[in-house]
Amino acid sequence: PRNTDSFDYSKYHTLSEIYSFQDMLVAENPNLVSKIVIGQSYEGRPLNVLKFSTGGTNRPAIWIDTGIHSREWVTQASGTWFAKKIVTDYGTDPALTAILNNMDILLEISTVLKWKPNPGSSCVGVDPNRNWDAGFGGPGASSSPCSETYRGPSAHSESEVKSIVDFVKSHGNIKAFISIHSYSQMLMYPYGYTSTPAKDQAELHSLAKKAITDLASLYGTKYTYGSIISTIYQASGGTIDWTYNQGIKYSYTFELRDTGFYGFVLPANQIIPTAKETWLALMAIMDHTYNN
Ligand code: ING
Ligand code: ZN
Repeated sequence: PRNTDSFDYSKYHTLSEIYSFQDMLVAENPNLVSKIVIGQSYEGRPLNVLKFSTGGTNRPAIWIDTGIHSREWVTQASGTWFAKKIVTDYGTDPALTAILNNMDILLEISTVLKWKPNPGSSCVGVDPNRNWDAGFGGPGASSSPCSETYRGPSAHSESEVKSIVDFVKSHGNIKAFISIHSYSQMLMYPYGYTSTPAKDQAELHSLAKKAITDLASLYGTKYTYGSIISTIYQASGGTIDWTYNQGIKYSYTFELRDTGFYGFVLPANQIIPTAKETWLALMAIMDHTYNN
């Protein structure tokens, strides 16, 4: 594709196609979108964040990431669709326009693969959703490099994680942090490493209910919701437990479609419906964040 209008959002794309999508979107919308390189992957590829901003300096921001787990294909594809949706709706959708007139949106469509060798093991890679400094090393993560939930040698040992940690800390004004996975159709809030309720649990729970109700209004897709530990399983070292403990109240994580029939390899004809319904839930969270 030569521009983001002719980009086929209904197909899965290669990493380099997503990189070029990001550059086209910035070139087409120089007053709204910029690209921040927050670090480099283990392989030396840039870690790009699209910043949607109508001005100001260091405005309160909403972070959204997709594709932290590379095999969760529908998440990167949805992230790409969200990016186009934001530039299309700004100036026409009153709710998004109000949000962007006061806040920035930061979108990391992760496009990197993580095959870092593990010293002393023939297995490669670390689970980036077990590597954060929140209950790191506790139950719900593995110390074995051959496990799919290997936590890594130490908290924030992975450059993909450390780059976000450094960015979040130096930004200092992120109000919502939404980390998108697949699959299971769930919307969750902290904690995953402990069953101690988050201090904002009541508010997070009622906002999650509103968000999944909005999501279901489009195609009837049913989500469950609650804390990570009570909804999916105990997991330590997870992304949003760390962001919540950093003071980012609206820390949420999604598990998009489906519930296991296709699992990680969701047919491409479900990309746009998945992205569209998820957008309604994201708007509910972003709107609440803006109004609170
Ligand atoms: N599921 C997540 C995982 O990393 C999760 C569930 C989300 C755990 C947030 C902890 C925190 O196990 C997938 N599909 O990756
Ligand atoms: Zn995942």
